[in-house]
Amino acid sequence: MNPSEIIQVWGAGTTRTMRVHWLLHELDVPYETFPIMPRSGETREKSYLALNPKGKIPLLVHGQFVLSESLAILRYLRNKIPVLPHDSYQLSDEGKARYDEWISFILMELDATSLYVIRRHKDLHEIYGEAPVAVNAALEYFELMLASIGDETGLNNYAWGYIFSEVDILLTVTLDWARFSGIELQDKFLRYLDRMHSREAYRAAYKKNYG
Ligand SMILES: N[C@@H](CCC(=O)N[C@@H](CS)C(=O)NCC(=O)O)C(=O)O
Repeated sequence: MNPSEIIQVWGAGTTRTMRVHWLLHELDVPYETFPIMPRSGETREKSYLALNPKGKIPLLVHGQFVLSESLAILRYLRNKIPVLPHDSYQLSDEGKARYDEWISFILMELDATSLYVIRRHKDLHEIYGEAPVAVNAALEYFELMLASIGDETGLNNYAWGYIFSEVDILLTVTLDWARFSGIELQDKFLRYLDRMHSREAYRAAYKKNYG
């Protein structure tokens, strides 16, 4: 990689920013961090909005290339710095379809429809409005969705295929978020989390992201 194109990551302190810091530690590349925080005013500053009109974190800057959305950032980095291998299942048509299924499920059903609704209408109710009925429904829905993850999904090992991938990053930080929200998880998820938390890259990224 061209050294003049040092990777810059904007954002810290949330599970969404953790996704990017963790992958960069797994890839073992140096990068620069601008640890701006949500709702601190920093994401609404003119200079930041010029980079990311959404006013959201995380954001990646790589040379002239600017990219928002944590999943897009993970995929870009993984392709650009191809040091994490794929196994043969992950490369198969079925494996690729399973990847899409996992990603849609984690980001739509677990994150956007459930945990983010709880976060917005409970913890951040002063901004987004109090909505206890929606919060309870989101909680129930999260538990229903989590119960649909069967034992055959590979949680005894890695979520997708036989080796570590960004699906593990997304699933782990989402389950971490559920625990921060006070949701009790079944033992199989706790065991999976223990294994993921013991990764050196997770620990280093955690320090960087949460301080
Ligand atoms: N879908 C986006 C969500 C990003 C997002 O909502 N980030 C929140 C923090 S977790 C944020 O930037 N909030 C900015 C603010 O409220 O100031 C992603 O995955 O990157």
